[in-house]
Amino acid sequence: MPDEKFSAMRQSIVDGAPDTASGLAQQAVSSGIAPIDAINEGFVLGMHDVGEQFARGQMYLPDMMASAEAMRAAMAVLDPELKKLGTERPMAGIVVLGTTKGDIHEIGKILVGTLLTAHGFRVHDLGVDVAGEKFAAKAKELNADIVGVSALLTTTMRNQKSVIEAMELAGLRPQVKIMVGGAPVTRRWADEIGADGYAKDAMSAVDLARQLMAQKTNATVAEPV
Ligand code: HCB
Repeated sequence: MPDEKFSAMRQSIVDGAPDTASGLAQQAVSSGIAPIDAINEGFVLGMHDVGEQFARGQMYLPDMMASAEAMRAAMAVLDPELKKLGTERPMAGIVVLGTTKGDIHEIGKILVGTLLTAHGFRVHDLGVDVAGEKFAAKAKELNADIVGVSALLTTTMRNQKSVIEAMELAGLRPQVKIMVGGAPVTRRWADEIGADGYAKDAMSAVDLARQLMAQKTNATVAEPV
């Protein structure tokens, strides 16, 4: 029963059990459950439970770390399966991804990178705790189309604005689109800081990246010769 499997996946994250999570991910792959369904309907829901329990004081930092470990174990199995899909598609665009300075949350960003890769984007992940200048330097080096900036803390959200400022300072803003995301981030915040778009989850990030690529193409076509 997939429903029971999804509940077990969710619970393995709440329990902070990497071996169980990895085993369930492997079972999902071998039994034909789509990796993206295993993530969205199983494992990610566990991460949300963990966040809620932590906020209510029913879970502590070490528990949250164990849950993150379990999520990474599941992703280690599902990531390659999802990324395989991308090799069969034409190159959709170049994306530089990272989590803002002061912030070490990476699971959501990794998921965004995986789904973008699965949909044909070439993704360079700068990791966590990344300063604006580093985003700008990598975007310039790779001639990136899009920069994706993740922030999970209300205190590090403002560093998304610093990334935009660094891109402006490097003269890259006209040609590089910027999308932002992360649990506390909203569309309103994205508008306020001058980002080109906001995505609430990894699949929306793929849709947004496609829209941003279309905007770039239209702008190039419309430019006078
Ligand atoms: Co962390 N943490 N944490 N944490 N953490 C949160 C984020 C809280 C909301 C928990 C809570 O209080 N309810 C909270 C933040 C409160 C706030 O500021 N509003 C919090 C806190 C307080 C902290 C510490 C300060 C705790 C402490 O030390 N006292 C500390 C901060 C460390 C730091 O960064 N400097 C901390 C540490 C940790 C870890 C290390 C234990 C661990 C991270 C491990 C890791 O990533 N390797 C952790 C975790 C796991 C969480 C929760 C439980 C889950 C985050 C997660 O992975 N979610 C989180 C609770 C929550 O978010 N509800 C909690 C699952 C992913 C799939 O969702 O939102 O990250 P996502 O990403 C989505 C979406 O946002 C979008 O697509 C993704 C995929 O669908 N998206 C983008 C994300 N980035 C995008 C970029 C784009 O361009 C486009 C879309």
